[in-house]
This record gives sequence, structure tokens and C-alpha cells, in this order.
Amino acid sequence: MVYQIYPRSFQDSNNDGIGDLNGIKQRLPYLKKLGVDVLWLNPIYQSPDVDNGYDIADYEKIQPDFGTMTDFDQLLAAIHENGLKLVMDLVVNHTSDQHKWFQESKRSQDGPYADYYIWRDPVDGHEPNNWGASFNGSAWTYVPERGQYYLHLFAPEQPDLNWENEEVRQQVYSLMRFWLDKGIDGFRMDVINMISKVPGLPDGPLAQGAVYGDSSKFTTNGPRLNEFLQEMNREVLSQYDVMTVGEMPGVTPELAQQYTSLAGTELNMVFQFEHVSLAGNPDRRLGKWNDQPIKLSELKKSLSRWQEGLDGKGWNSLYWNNHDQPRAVSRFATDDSKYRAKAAKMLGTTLHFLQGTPYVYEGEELGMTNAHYTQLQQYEDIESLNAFHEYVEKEKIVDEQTMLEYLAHMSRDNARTPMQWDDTQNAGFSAAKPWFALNPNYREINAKDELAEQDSVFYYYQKLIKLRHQEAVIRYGSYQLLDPKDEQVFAYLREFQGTTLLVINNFTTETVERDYDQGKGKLLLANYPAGKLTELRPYESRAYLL
Ligand code: TEU
Ligand code: CA
Repeated sequence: MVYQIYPRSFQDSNNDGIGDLNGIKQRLPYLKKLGVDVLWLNPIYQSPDVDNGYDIADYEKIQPDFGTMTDFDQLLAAIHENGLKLVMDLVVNHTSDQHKWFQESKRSQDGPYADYYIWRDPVDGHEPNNWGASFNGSAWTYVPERGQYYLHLFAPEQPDLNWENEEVRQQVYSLMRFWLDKGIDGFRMDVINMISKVPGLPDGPLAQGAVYGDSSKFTTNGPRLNEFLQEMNREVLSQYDVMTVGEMPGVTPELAQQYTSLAGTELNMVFQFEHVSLAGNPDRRLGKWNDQPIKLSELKKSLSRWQEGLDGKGWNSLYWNNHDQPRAVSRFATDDSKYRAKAAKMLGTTLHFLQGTPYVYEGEELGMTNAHYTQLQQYEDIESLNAFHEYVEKEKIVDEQTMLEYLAHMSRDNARTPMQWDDTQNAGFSAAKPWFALNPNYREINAKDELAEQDSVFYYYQKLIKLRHQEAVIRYGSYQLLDPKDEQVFAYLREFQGTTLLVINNFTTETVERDYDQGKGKLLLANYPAGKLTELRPYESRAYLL
């Protein structure tokens, strides 16, 4: 399994309020104890931090806040000494506007970097097309020096690289080799299915009343994507013993079969977005911003589609959480203190017994929750702040209170509060004021308490991770969903070489009766002490080997 670290929020070692590489090194014993195989770090490269490191100014330098290249080399060595592996974030759909390639590119229409980005002439004095950017506003920004617009699918400070340019691709391969030659063990590739755009860059469909068109049809899974990934694999990845996971908004199981095919010519796995996009706003202009619960039958349908779609053909990555998603226990179950720990274990069971590689995001193994902020000033993330300004203040399509509720439910900042190590000041994250406020519940939810309590979420995750290493049926078994329409229980079977695993999860605060013939099995794991065979208590979770 892979454990994701958001370096800014994990552990501060020099008390400047910002997590850093030495902090990660100090916490390796904790990660070892959990049973982690691989660590994935969010970007640690030099960056003006408009989007917390997803805007890279120099791919071969460490962001000074996080430490030095020597700190990095020592961290990597320590990770390997502990028998763990390290995967780095590769952000090459776009760079920072402060990157020297862009600084040169924006100067004039000729010169060695002129064609490194996607530049277009104005059309009738306007943007070249109607595309909106992910963090609101137009996807185009005008540069008077060139008399042209450049494309940025995210913030204006994140110009998209022009992958049609062979030299750009070679530059990317070269920076990949720089890190691989240091001995890292793979890459998580940021929005890697957005690198090939449909030629002509046609206008996108407009939702009712929307200001900008939706570019996704023309910017995800584009015509040259397979070709680019195969080239990258041939020239770089296949020369090393590494793992890869491509982040891919809008990917389908059919496409993921190609990208993660067992033939191994592109990537090992992808992050798909289906199960974290199930509840959108009925007003399509508001996109992901909503405060609705997810219907269990839909969640089951979506996860099952991926389980079946990739079985024997590709490989799934399994996640509830990452740095872009609200906390799973708050979103898919409950963070009410009465049930929180049970619910966190139940979600862990549901995910970890599926086929694929599980990803655990820092603090998920403690059952950390959403921050429940109520004021705009408490937010920091560019996506959240821009959305509020756009929809509440500019377009006036939602009122302030409602939008604050949407932020509390969906903001990426819910995932980015500092790690809760103990109940001392600043939760043991730092002696200084943290760069971003702690979730005030760190006195009740923290690693120190959980390590001292045998029945904690932490030790439950430890068991889940261990069981996957022990039981082949968890790793390789085929998958069958039971009772697809059941809105309370998520139950499924896995089967491998004559062994069957039955997994039962109550997603509600009610006690329900269910009979799956569990009496015939041997209990493998449960989040409650033994009870009545067919009775499932609130958020109860059980796994049996039949
Ligand atoms: O996210 C890609 C992505 O699709 C985003 O739109 C993300 O889903 C969004 O935050 C959720 O609404 C990646 C990174 O994970 C994210 O942190 C970056 O901001 C983004 O790319 C740009 O690099
Ligand atoms: Ca620090």
C-alpha cells in the first residue's frame, strides 16, 4: 500500500511552522509501525506556491521551506534503509509561470522557448476559445509582449506545456531521469491525461447560464495520449524498476484498461475520479460544490464498475482520500464522536479488501475529520477561495452562507490541516504557529492516544495492511457485489483459487439484520466485539473467509 504525505502539513522539524523533509525522516518509525510499503510525497520542488507546489519553477531544486537537496538525499537513504520506497509527484502538464521556460517563452514569438507553451492569437480581440479554467475564470491569459494568449487549464500562474513539441517532451524525460537516477522508486503523475489536447482547441459545451465552456472533452484523454505515455515508458520508465500512477480526471474503465494494461507499455495504475464525483451540484455551474450525501447504491455501482472493468486487464488504485478531497469519514460516513472510530474502520475495510493498490492519506489511519470551518478567512486553498469569489461575489449565483456550507463539505483544505500527532500545543506538528490552522479536535484525535489504545483506528489500519500481505485472495481475488440496491449495507465477495472472502459493511447509524451465510465462514476481521451473527450494529464491519 501507498501512504501519501502532504509535506507542508506532516511534521515540522525546525519550528518555522511548515512541515519539511527532516520532519518526514523523524516520523519513519511511525510509518514503519503502520506497515507502509511506499511513500508518495506531494511536490517538494522549488515553487512560488500559488497552488501549494503544483506550480513548479525548478524541477531539479528543493523548495527551501522543505529543506535542501542534501536533506532529500538523506531522506531517500533513510526510507530505503527502512525497507520502504519513495514515489515523487511529477507535475508536467503545466509549470509555474516563474519557470525559466515560461519567462523566456512569453518574451517573443521566436526564440528557443517560444513553442514550449500553448500560445494562440486573439480571435476578434478576444480569447481564442470559450474554455474556463479549473480554478475559475478563462483558461487563457493575454501577454502584450507576444500579442498572444497562453493556455492554462488551472491558475494563470500554471501555464500548460506544449506536449506537441518534441523538445518539451525530451525536457520532461530528462528531469524524470534526474530523479530516477537518484534512486527514487516511481512517480505519481499529476493530471497526466491532460497533456494531449484536441487540435483546433474547439469551444466546449456551456452549462445553462455559465460564463465559460467545459473544455474536458478536448483536454482529457486526448488523441496523442497513448502515444506520449508509450514514448515516456520506452525512453524512461522501462529503463528503471519503478511504479507509476497517473492522476486522470474523466478516465473511464475502458480507457484505464489501455493506460494500465498488464502488458506494461504505459502506466501501472491510474487515479480515477468517479466515486469522489458522485454528488455534484444540480446547478451545473457550481460543479463540485455541494453539501449532499452520496447514495450508497451509487457508490457501490461505481466502485464495482471499476473492480469488474479492470479485473485481469489492468490494475486499480484504491482511495477515499487525498490532498484534494475532504476527509472520508466526514464525507462517506460520519464524524460524530459517537461513531467516528467505528465508521473510519468500516471505510478502511470497504476499501482495503477490494482489488487494487490502496492509498492512505496522512491522518486517515487516525480517522481525522473535516475541519468544519465557518468563515472564509479560515480557508487558504486557491480553488476554494476563487470559487467563493466567483460564485458569491462576481456571478452571484449562490449566497454566502450556502457557499460556506459547500466549502465545509468539499474544500480541499479539509485534508490540509496539520497532522495530529499528540494533544500538546500545535498537536506536536510544530512548536511555532503552523502555516495552516490545526483542526481543533486534535486533543481528542491524535496519533499518541491511538498508539496507546489497542482498539484504535491506527491498529485497525495496521491489521488491514498486514492482511493484504498475508492473504492472496485480497490481492488477486475476483470481485462480486452482493445486493446492489441495498442502501444500508455494502457487501461483496472476493474469490481466488478456491478461497472466498466475504466483506460486510453497514454504512448507517442503524442496527440492521442481514444474512449472507456468514455462519459458514471464519471471521477474519471485525470492528466490534462478537455479537449476533446476522445483526450489524451501526457502522459495523466484518470480513469472513469462507
Ligand atoms: O488535481 C487535478 C484535478 O483534477 C483538480 O481539478 C482536482 O481534482 C481539484 O482539486 C478537485 O476539485 C491535481 C492536483 O492533485 C491538485 O492538487 C492540483 O491543484 C492540480 O492537479 C493542478 O496541478
Ligand atoms: Ca519546517
